[in-house]
Amino acid sequence: MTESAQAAFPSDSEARRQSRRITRRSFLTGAVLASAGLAGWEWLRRASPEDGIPWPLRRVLQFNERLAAALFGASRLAPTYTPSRAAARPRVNGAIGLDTPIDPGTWRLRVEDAAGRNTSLSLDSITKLPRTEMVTELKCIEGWAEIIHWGGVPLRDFAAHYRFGTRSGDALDPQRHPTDLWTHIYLATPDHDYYVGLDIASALHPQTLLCWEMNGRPLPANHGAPLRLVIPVKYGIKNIKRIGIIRFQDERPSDYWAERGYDWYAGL
Ligand SMILES: Nc1nc2c(c(=O)[nH]1)N[C@H]1C(S)=C(S)[C@@H](COP(=O)(O)O)O[C@H]1N2
Ligand SMILES: [Mo]
Repeated sequence: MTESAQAAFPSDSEARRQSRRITRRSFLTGAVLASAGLAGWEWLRRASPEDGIPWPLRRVLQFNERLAAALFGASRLAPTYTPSRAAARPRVNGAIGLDTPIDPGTWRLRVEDAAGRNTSLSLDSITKLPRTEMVTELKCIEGWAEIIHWGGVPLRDFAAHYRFGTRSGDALDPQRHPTDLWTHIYLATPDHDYYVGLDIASALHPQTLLCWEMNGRPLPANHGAPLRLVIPVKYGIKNIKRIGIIRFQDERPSDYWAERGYDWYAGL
């Protein structure tokens, strides 16, 4: 297993919990189909196929795939592009939590965990961390996508640097201590109007970035200045703009669009 693969390893208890959930789900699917009998089979057969597989089965497969990816470190990388492919004027979508003007000079990022550790960071201190560039596609659940050139710091490096992400307060080392990781993170705008929940494997994915640059310039306000999340393994809805708080916890966090009927994982 590669290092990044290991990083995606969930805690033992989380893995057990997930496999229990899957077993229960597969059982339920089977039971429902058995009792529905021929009518059920007909319904399943006619359900519009994605990739030639009826969608109810597709859902189950996708779920199993996700667990496999987390457990066996497939931790797949999203495709990357040359910077020349980046959209000249990237589209803006969604302004929840961006109502009031914000001063990047006085803005602070609050970072905390369920054990009560917390800190407050200025943009200056965050942008001093080793910078990464990445050219990836932002995919909106509404059906459009755009290639964008991002600059920022991987969330895993950020967490390691500030010693967040672990229960012990030790520097992040998922390879040696997977059970020391909190299982989820919650991110919200400063006014808490927009908020996103992520499983820790996705949060610590090598392509999950805290960004302050877009196409070689400071991030514009409507794209989430001073700091936004870019997570190309998830749909646009998880790419929260204008982060005010990041919280590490075990409880599955609430999520703005999940509360409105979208898949909580919103994975690609
Ligand atoms: N704070 C905040 N972040 C947000 C949204 C929002 O409404 N508010 N919309 C999301 C959605 S649905 C998408 S597709 C992307 C779009 O990012 P962009 O405006 O930089 O293209 O931002 C995401 N992040
Ligand atoms: Mo979106």
